Amino acid sequence: MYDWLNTLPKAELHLHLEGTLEPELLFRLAHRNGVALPWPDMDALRAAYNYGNLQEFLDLYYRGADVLRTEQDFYDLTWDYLVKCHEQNVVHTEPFFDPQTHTDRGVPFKVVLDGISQALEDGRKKLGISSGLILSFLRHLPEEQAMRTLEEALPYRDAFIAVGLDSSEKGFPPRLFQRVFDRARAEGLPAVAHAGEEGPPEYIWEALDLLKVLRIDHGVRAAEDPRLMARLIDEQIPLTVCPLSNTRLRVFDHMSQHNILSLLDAGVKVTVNSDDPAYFGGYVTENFHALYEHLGMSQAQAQALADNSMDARILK
Ligand code: ES4
Ligand code: ZN
Repeated sequence: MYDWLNTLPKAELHLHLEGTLEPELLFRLAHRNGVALPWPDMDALRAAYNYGNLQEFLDLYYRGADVLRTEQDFYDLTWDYLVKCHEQNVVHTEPFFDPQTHTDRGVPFKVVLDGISQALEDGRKKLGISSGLILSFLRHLPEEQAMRTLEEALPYRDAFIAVGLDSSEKGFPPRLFQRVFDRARAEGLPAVAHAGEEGPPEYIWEALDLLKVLRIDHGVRAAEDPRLMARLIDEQIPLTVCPLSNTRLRVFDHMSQHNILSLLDAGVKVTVNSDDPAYFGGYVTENFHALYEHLGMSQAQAQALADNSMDARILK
């Protein structure tokens, strides 16, 4: 089954480039850039991957991202991910990057963007992988800072296909970012947002009604609200679900309790994605395989999930 799932052509629609930073590359870049790390070796780093919720994970993820300094670093990070896509027959990807994670440390926006964009271009030419980059705002920081990031990005408008919203969810509802999403839409940029991962169904309603998103990232807590479920099914709004992320961050205690196949069978347009594969123990194929192992996913269900991922692309 692993090989069959691996061969299935698929798109990845929920992937943080900073979350593809494997321990090997993290240590190599720390050495290359002379960055001191709080972990003596890779085993110590892996031992720190014992988070019990989203915030504990994010603290480590932002710490890890500190080794990314130069255009070459961002190129290497993105290229390694694209090679993985190639190995797993991910033929299209719409990755996120978080500019504020880097500009707040003094790394210029253009350094980040140029490294990523060059790797995506090489991925198209050398690996045949189509892609479109999503600029994601950090919701734990004030809206004015998101707005400043958007202004900084607009000279490179054509480098993006959409804007997104991520980081700590609870206490940071989508309504706080309505003005920056209005501005992005006025510039012709569509939107997606993380909602209903740890946060309540109300955050999914706000993302749809106030931020006008085309897709919901995660969204698994929609199952708690029957009216919302009816809307997602009626309007065929895609959810970009990340099974290994959800179990590692305790959104579900065990994969056997994950609701993705119930959502699929109810008629919701769900897709399978890896979120932060270097931190959550697997890329897209491993996420599909976990559904086979623990939920008895059939080949027909896997095909439907892969077909949904191709349908739910922003870049067609
Ligand atoms: C994230 Cl799993 C998750 N949730 C919210 N924001 C994120 N950024 C990177 N991974
Ligand atoms: Zn995510």
